[in-house]
Amino acid sequence: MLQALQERFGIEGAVTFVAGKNGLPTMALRHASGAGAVIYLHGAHVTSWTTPKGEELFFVSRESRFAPGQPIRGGIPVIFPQFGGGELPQHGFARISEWAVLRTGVAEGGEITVALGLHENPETLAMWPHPFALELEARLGERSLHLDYRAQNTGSEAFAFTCALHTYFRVADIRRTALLGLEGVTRIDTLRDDIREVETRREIRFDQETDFIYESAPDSVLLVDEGNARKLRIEKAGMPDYVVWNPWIEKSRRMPDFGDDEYPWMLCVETGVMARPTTLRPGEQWKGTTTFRMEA
Ligand code: TA6
Repeated sequence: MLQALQERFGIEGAVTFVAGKNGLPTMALRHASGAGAVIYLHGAHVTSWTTPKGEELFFVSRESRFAPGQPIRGGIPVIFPQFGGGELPQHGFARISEWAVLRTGVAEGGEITVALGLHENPETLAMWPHPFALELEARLGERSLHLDYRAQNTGSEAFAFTCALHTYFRVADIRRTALLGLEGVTRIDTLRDDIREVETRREIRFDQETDFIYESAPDSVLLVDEGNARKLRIEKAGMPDYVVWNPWIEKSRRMPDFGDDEYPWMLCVETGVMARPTTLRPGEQWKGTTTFRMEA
């Protein structure tokens, strides 16, 4: 399979198909600057984004599973058609499905671009009776990773969905990490019966389990990783909400695919349609974009 993918979609020095954990097929992206990314076809899951110097910017748990039907704990889980719990498996089926490679290329500016697709199959139809087409396109630059996320209703009936790019950032120490740009935004506290409050902090810092949905939020926030002297700009479009999550001590212990000691080294800043569903009529397409950019 890897050889066939390499022959059809491989690009010398830019896109290489290699076996990942447990032999799952992955694409290794390499930018001319030395920046890199790794994407599993399983869940169209970006598990690594590295700087030109090879520093890893994403968190993946050492306990993560890499197995059919199981989500990968870290990187960018692709969430569709349900964010969180509900009638479908937690966070929906897109992140545990096998996606297909649609195209690869090198853009004029040298960005490495790859696109993966997923559409309905007997398993998804058994859970959720709607034909759909998902596409995730990743563009790797010297200091940025850009994601275009599209969902189309290819059926004959309208459907409602929620979705997210559930990104796990690696940080040196959560206690020396801040998130800026959400002051004045309404936040839903999923740990306290979904009460709504206005965020009053200019700098959000972390000293306990945190699980907030920031609804209809500005399209740009800044993640400050003081321990690594690093700043990451997170920009979005077409995606109204963020989720900010750290499991802290007790929840970490309850997650079998997450090390008890790992919470200090990660923060999820997720982008998507999470606070309330959006509806696609037959033939309609939704598009959201997220861009991560190294500022320092
Ligand atoms: O995005 C926050 C959240 O919904 C948390 O409540 C927590 O459940 C996290 O996602 C991880 O969910 P998962 O199904 O990947 O364990």
